Amino acid sequence: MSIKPGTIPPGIYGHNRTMVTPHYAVMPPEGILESRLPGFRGTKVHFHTSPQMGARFAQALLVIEAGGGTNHPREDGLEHFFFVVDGEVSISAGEQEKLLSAGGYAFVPAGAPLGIAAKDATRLIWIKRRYETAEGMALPQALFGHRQDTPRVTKHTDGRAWQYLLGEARMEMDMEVNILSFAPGTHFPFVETHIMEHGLYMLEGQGLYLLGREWHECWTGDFIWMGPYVPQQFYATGWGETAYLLYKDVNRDVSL
Ligand code: UGY
Ligand code: MN
Repeated sequence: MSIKPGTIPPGIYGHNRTMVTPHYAVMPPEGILESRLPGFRGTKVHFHTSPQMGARFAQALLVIEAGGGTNHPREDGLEHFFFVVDGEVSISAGEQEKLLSAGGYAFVPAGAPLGIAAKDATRLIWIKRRYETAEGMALPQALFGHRQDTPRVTKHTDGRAWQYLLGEARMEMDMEVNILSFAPGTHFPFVETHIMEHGLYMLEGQGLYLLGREWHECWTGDFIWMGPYVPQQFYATGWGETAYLLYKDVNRDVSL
């Protein structure tokens, strides 16, 4: 059978790896439609999670053309984290501005005017949430860094490393963003079940993710939302190191 150029050949259209449940979601990139937002130039926003899904934060992949971006003099109480997947972009937090390339990241605290200016076609992970103040705690400051310059800490078992991009147990912060890396065949020492929620972006490699009672195959470019108390385990497969970027809400009491 010859297929006319421009037409879609026969095949399976009704199946993919997407899974959205009230407690977690697996979101492969294919099929996530783009949003356009007021105030953003030349930017497609692929929302991965949001309160509409059940999350208490939002995460998206921004696909920005060279020359695109935004400027927000913000008073909205939201804090932002950006991680450069590829490209080159300048990010500003108030008076501070940094040019970032792949692996670079920026934290823009609540109240600081935010600027994004892509120098080249850029893909950025964007995490935002409402900052939760803590009594007696100074507001967090803007922070810029690069994956390569962040120390790798090995914990619990060989073959797994943590990089704390915003630091660990810093009480002025209400979130952590970490890179977790796994040698092939490694996994957590136990199934985790915790109050914190996660937004996970697979940076490289592949593996099997246990979410609740189900195993899900995932690889580079996938997003996973894990709501509070979702039992979770990761088993790295493939031949090289697997790494993911992981948002986690931390350092705050429950509200009753
Ligand atoms: O720190 C964490 O909660 C991490 N180990 N969880 C995860 O990777 N799913
Ligand atoms: Mn976890």
